[in-house]
Amino acid sequence: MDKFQSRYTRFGLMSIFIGSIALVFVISRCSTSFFDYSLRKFEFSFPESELPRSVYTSGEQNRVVDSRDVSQQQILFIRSSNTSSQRKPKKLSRRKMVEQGLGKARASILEAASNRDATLFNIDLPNPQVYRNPSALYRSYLEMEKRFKVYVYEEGERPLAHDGPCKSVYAVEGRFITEMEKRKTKFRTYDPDQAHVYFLPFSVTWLVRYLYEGNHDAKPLRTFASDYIRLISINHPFWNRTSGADHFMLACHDWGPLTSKANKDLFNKSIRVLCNANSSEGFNPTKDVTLPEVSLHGGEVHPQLRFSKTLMASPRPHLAFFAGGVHGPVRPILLKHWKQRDPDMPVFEYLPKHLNYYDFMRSSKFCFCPSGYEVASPRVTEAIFSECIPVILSVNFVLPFSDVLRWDTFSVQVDVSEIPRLKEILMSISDEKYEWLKRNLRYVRRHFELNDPPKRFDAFHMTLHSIWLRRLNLKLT
Ligand SMILES: *[C@@H]1O[C@H](CO)[C@@H](O)[C@H](O)[C@H]1NC(C)=O
Ligand SMILES: *[C@@H]1O[C@H](CO)[C@@H](O)[C@H](O)[C@H]1NC(C)=O
Ligand SMILES: *[C@@H]1O[C@H](CO)[C@@H](O)[C@H](O)[C@H]1NC(C)=O
Ligand SMILES: CC(=O)N[C@H]1CO[C@H](CO)[C@@H](O)[C@@H]1O
Repeated sequence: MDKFQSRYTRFGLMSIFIGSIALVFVISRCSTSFFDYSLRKFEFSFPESELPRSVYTSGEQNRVVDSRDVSQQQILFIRSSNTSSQRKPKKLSRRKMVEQGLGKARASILEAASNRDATLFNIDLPNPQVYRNPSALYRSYLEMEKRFKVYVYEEGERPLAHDGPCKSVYAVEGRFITEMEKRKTKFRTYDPDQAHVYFLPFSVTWLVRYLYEGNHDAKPLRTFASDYIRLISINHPFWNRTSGADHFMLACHDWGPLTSKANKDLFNKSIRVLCNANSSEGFNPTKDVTLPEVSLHGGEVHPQLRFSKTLMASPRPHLAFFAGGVHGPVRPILLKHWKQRDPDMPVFEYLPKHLNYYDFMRSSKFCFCPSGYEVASPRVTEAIFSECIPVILSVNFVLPFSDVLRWDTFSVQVDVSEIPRLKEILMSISDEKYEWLKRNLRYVRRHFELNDPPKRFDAFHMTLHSIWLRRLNLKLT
């Protein structure tokens, strides 16, 4: 009976899935966007004529000269007097090749999205049901591995740029910068003409540490970001070419969004890769990317959250658990209704000292993840790592990798207005459904892990993939 049922469900899911592929395929014929967002067409296009053409190659190595030394007339002169020179067509064709490569990648992903056989046997993504469109994701990932190149600006002094925290709740910020800069990652290019995207490698966490004066004024951070963009837009032609649309910044610190307000194009055009992805504060999932907040105290995942047989077999006597400070719009409601109310659902304000936070996570079926001051919380990844189904209690939070993952296959989202009914809602989830969510949760874990060095499909690569998707949706010719 069970087998029949699960097969039946699988068949149902499969047909929905195939149906959606067909739909995506039909829609994608007239647009270039992918995955879920293809339904809300988002395509930035920059007709050649609108782009300020910048032609400041200085003779030698395709390096740009500092335009402070070059007046507008000189630029025009260089353009008109050197149209027949050998170097210029070479450079233009390199940019063209970048765009052509992206065109091929788009075509290949569209083809994969319409090919249902592609999902059947896939060693790399063995559990297709957790993805919105597994075959499109897989092809897109392979195309990314084959082509994607990031140029990292060299401007800026350490530690504010080229460095970041690797050992705190904001560790993902430092780890990403480190991967891009220190390791010989194949995704980095030193030739800006071969790049698909340009990275602004400053760390908002370090800006807060070194520039913030403790007076609730984020101005020094904004000044830094705005100066940084001025510097790179003067020194190089790339920012002005697209008003920053093929550039990205990355921040896990809560003040990432505030810092990005320094420059209106950074805020409204660039790809902002942020933990604090609050859609009512300008986070725009069609161009911005949510970064998972992964807490690495001491640089590692807490030993109790590492994958192990004991974790897998851990008994789960508690229905649901929460402990944490009461701040932000949601937690007071949760605490008001559930703080120490029900023995099945341990809900604390601060956990009493003699109790162990991770023991509770490992012994609960569900873990409440209410947003606090900010929408993001490291609890979400902690819950994933401890195999405790996250119960997302948040408004306007764009979940990490929701461009490719189906969060409803491994988490529960409850509307804040339903908080009084939480127990009822969780009790109504059948054992089969719970086991299914948990299997999926165990499976998606690898997408949220930060490895040193990174592994395929881990948090570093999934983040890079989300950036790659945003770039695919940007057509530059
Ligand atoms: C880009 O635009 C800014 C402001 O419009 C200007 O100051 C800067 O010189 C431009 N950069 C280049 C390389 O032309
Ligand atoms: C972004 O664009 C909106 C609408 O055009 C505008 O109101 C807002 O001020 C812009 N944001 C910034 C930070 O400039
Ligand atoms: C998200 O942004 C809105 C608008 O600024 C704000 O009212 C809300 O509190 C934010 N959510 C969180 C959890 O910070
Ligand atoms: C103004 C300018 O930069 N002119 C250059 C055009 O290209 C030739 C070589 O092809 C250079 O020698 C000129 O300096």
